[in-house]
Amino acid sequence: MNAKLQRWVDECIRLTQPDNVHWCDGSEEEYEKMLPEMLQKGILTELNQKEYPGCYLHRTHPNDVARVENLTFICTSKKEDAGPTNNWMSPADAKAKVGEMFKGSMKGRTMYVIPYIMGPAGSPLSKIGVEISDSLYVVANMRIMTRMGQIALDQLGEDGDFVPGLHSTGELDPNRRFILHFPEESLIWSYGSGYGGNVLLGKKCFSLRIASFMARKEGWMAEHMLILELEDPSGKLTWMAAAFPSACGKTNLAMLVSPLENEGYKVRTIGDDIAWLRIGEDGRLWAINPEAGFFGVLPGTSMETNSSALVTAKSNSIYTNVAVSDNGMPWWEGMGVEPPPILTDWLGNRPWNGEKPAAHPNSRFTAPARQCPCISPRWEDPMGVPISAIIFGGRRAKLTPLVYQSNSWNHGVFIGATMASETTSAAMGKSGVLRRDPMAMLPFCGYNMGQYFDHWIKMGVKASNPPAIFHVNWFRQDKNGKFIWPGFGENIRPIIWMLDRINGKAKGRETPIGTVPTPDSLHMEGLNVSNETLEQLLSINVEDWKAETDSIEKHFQTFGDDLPSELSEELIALKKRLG
Ligand code: GTP
Ligand code: SPV
Ligand code: MN
Repeated sequence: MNAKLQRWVDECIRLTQPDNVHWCDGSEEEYEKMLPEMLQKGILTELNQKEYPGCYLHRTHPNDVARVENLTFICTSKKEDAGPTNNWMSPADAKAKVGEMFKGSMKGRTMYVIPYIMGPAGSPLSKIGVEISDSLYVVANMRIMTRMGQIALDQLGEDGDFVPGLHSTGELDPNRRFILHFPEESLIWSYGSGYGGNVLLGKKCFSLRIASFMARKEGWMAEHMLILELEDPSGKLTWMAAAFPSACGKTNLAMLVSPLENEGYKVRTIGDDIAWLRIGEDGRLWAINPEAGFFGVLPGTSMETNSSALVTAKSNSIYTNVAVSDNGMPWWEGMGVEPPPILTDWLGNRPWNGEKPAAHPNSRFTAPARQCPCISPRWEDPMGVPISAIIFGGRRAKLTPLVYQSNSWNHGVFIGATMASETTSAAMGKSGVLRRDPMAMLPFCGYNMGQYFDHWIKMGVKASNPPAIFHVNWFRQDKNGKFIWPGFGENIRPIIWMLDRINGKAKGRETPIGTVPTPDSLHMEGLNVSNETLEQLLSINVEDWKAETDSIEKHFQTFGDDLPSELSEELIALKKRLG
């Protein structure tokens, strides 16, 4: 028995006073026993078992449907260490305030001790976490999202270390809801929510917020990135990682079904949300996907847009906050099929009256990665895969072109540090508001973001063979608010351009913001996009970019002295190029 683990579990028992304590072993038998209890308590309801074997529906509390950025805190001893972009509380204040809430919070409930591994079992790059929760929904999801149970205890051993995370569902009162991180002691506390990103503590809390803090100290990176594997006609494999903000297309790009497969271009998935990157002996960045499952957005997901996601989630999956037909078929907006005549919406209203979306815009599936039809055979490689390109991107109706390449690593870091995107329903608050979301890490960086930029700069110096850096935008709109780029599978075309750039084969036009494809350098055969639209997709409006630099300047000012000089120099150089 691991002494630290025993001590911490005892401490949590004293604090929360559960009626029972269950140590999860992650076995099939354990799950078989938990299922009837979850069904009986209404935590899960059965979906149509013929069409969706092993699949269940879960409805969260209507006030608890997304991450809560305003209730998420980085609790470092010094406020400066959390930086200007994070909410901060002192560790003492946080523990006093929320410790009061945890006191006796598991009375009448069972405490589940959930050991888990982030990263392939046995990999020197993987890390162990233990979540304590009073939610069976958490147990069921952690079982899909991580390598959970005895396998983690075995890897932990008697004196291994782990990241503890305490979660209690509490009263689901938004005024008593807190997601707290204590990076200095690698500890997570989550109270008062039952929603994925707030309570599956291995995901954003550990693998990004706590891990990014560790990574800076130890010289690696924890990023909000998908990892994809691209096979070219010669059979050569290239791996790329992409950071897009929440609900901006990572799962979709990672599972892209290539319309050019007959020409030999094929995409496989390594990961869809999180990448841990280290410098290999060859001076390249090597990435692992710490997760074992996908917690993916459903609205907009159809056989047309992302068949791989739907196939992955066809069995052994949990559907959260979708609508359901009387015969147990899940339904959501953008599923690509007509809704059945009678539908129960995500709130449980039957029949759905069609006034509001039937599925919550942030409804999601939790599905095992190994079920993905395009999962790469290398997705659990203990050393990961070498990354040749890093891609930044976001939702921007205007300004940023379909794809462009940075001039250098530092220029690429500048592009990441200044990227902006329209907000989505993945977090509580207004959707569609343009905001800076550096490296798609605004909600997930566990320390001062100015110092995070500096860490990026330094990684480029330490890595003798760093990846090329690109920026993409699938979300450019016309005057009527229609997307002008077809997106989804067709995103293979800018991906091929990036591959060719890495290999020194594709032409580009040098512009003030970086290198943009020449229209003839993009593989556009078989695609119904007019020359005029393509021109618009690749255009750079100098006046608009000048206004953008003013806005970037204000953005940079928020970081004060923590902004690396390399980035202020990049801004000066960009202004100069814009004239
Ligand atoms: P998180 O899991 O929140 O981190 O999100 P994600 O980045 O994995 O986003 P995801 O791939 O789930 O996409 C979110 C939404 O964007 C879905 O509704 C998709 O259908 C839509 N989407 C993804 N790719 C494209 C694209 O190329 N074009 C358009 N128009 N929409 C897209
Ligand atoms: C995101 O919001 O970026 C997600 C979903 O991937 S959650 O796990 O809720 O954070
Ligand atoms: Mn995400």
